[in-house]
Amino acid sequence: MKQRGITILLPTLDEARGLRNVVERIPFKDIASEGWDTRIVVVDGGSTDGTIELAAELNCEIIRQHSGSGKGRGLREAFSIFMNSNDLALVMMDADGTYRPEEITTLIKKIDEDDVDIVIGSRMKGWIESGAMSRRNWIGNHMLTWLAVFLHGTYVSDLCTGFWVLSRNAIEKMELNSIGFEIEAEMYAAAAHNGLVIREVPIHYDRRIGDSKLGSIADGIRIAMKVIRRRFVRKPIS
Ligand SMILES: Nc1nc2c(ncn2[C@@H]2O[C@H](COP(=O)(O)OP(=O)(O)O)[C@@H](O)[C@H]2O)c(=O)[nH]1
Ligand SMILES: [Mg+2]
Repeated sequence: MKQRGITILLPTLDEARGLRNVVERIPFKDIASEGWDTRIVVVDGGSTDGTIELAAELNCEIIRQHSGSGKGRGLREAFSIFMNSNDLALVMMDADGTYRPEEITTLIKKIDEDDVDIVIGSRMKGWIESGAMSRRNWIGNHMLTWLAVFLHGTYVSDLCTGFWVLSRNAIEKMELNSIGFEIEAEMYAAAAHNGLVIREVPIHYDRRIGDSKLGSIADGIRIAMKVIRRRFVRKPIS
């Protein structure tokens, strides 16, 4: 039987310490048994620590973002390149060892269920390793998730998770303009607006390898503003 194409998208900014660990743990065989042919795409925001060279060594396709740095910009560039491919689904996860590549299989089983457009890995319903998420981020994520569900009406338990599986249909429908870490919140809002069906799977969240780039208070405010703005302005203007 002909396998369907799936892209595993890893956003990176100086992730040389985490990337090898993540790529080497991807369960290619299990993903293939689910009927998918995998390719790995790294979208890089301007690493200077050897991430790009390592990505090439690990046989990843590399997108160097050209619109400036920021996870949001990177994912948007990668999504538009994905739409030019024939792949039918996309997995995205951080390249820092916080999400478990072994759990990709659990998520992609769900995307194959009828009418499911998006599967997100929920850390809040799953297992957070001690020290993996600060108390401030835990509380902030709960508050932002509550705000998002209150305003947009579609239930999720973990707004800021970085572990998603998206159908081609979902990526095609989402109109986005985020620059940085507010991208997941915008993806949620766009999904809710388009009536896309989101399912959640409990996942593990481990301590990251290397240094975090998220500065929690300023990013938290940006995420809240994005969730509020997208309630009233349904499509991005710029
Ligand atoms: N493409 C791209 N990826 C980025 C950029 N900034 C951060 N990332 C990646 O986005 C993911 C999440 O960032 P991280 O620092 O782990 O944030 P945290 O998990 O919220 O603490 C990681 O894989 C980063 O390497 C960027 O400007 N461009
Ligand atoms: Mg991370």
